[in-house]
Amino acid sequence: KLEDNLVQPLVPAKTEQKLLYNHYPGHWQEMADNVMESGHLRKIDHLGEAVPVLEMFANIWGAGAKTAQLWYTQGFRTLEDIRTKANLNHSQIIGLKHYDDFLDRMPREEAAAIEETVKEAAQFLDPGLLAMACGSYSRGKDTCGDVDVLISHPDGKSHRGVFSKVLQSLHQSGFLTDDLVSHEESGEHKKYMGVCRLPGPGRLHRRLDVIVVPYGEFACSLMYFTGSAHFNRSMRALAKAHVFCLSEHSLNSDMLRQGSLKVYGGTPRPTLTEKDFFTHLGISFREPQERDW
Ligand code: DCP
Ligand code: MG
Ligand code: MN
Repeated sequence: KLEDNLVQPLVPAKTEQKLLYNHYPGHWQEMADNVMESGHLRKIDHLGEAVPVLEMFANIWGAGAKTAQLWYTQGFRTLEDIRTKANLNHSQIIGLKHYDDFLDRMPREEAAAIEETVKEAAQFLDPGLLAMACGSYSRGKDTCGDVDVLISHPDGKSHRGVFSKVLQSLHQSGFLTDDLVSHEESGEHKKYMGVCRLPGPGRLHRRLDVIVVPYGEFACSLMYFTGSAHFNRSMRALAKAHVFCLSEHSLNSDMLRQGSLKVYGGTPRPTLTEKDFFTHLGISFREPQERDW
């Protein structure tokens, strides 16, 4: 049954697959199955002494499995090795600087305060702007790895120009302390990935993502950023099985494939609310709290 796809983990993330493939070319598939069952690489730690080191390296923000692997083969075994000898790009330098802070998941109350700070900055610019924390926060988790704030404007046009102004104001107030990726663009989507810190003593540096989207793509973006990533993979697989194509922009029908090649991207289906996606895909609606898988 198709809905079973939503319950069963489908595939481990790409980075996990690569890490497995690089380390165990002979039987990576078998290990991928193991990851699918356990949901995490940690379950295979005993199979290689490199894995804890690789995990430690890959926990540096901006370093994926491939980089971790490269550093390992260069003979690095500790974070001190990385700090003093490795060739680091900008985001990895920031990632290493806040290594411990980034591994600490914040209580949801702190995520709420961060959401509020971004919302205030946005609504100071334009009171009509929507700004809401998605991700693990909107899924009701007790702790959040970062805060994912989605911004849009119901009039369909006033989201333009907001991205840089909001970030500028958050930089000026000292709330944003570092940029990881200051501007990633996809169509009319703009995404920022950086670091913030609430005022007051004893505050840690926290990861913040800010995404500005046109209102026509709001429902789709909301669903994408609500996640979880795993749930999104399952939903995309389900969409594909229905000859739909689901992205963070839209849900398209009548997509045409030749083998794995997308020949025609399809027609965008009107999706005004999250509920429309579930309807189009023929499954019952799930509240954000029920979207961990
Ligand atoms: N997302 C996705 N695929 C990815 C990364 C992200 O579909 N590879 C989507 C789903 C996520 C959302 O973006 O829920 C936000 O990404 P995060 O990495 O911030 O993940 P979460 O907010 O779910 O968890 P965390 O508490 O670790 O931040
Ligand atoms: Mg998040
Ligand atoms: Mn995020």
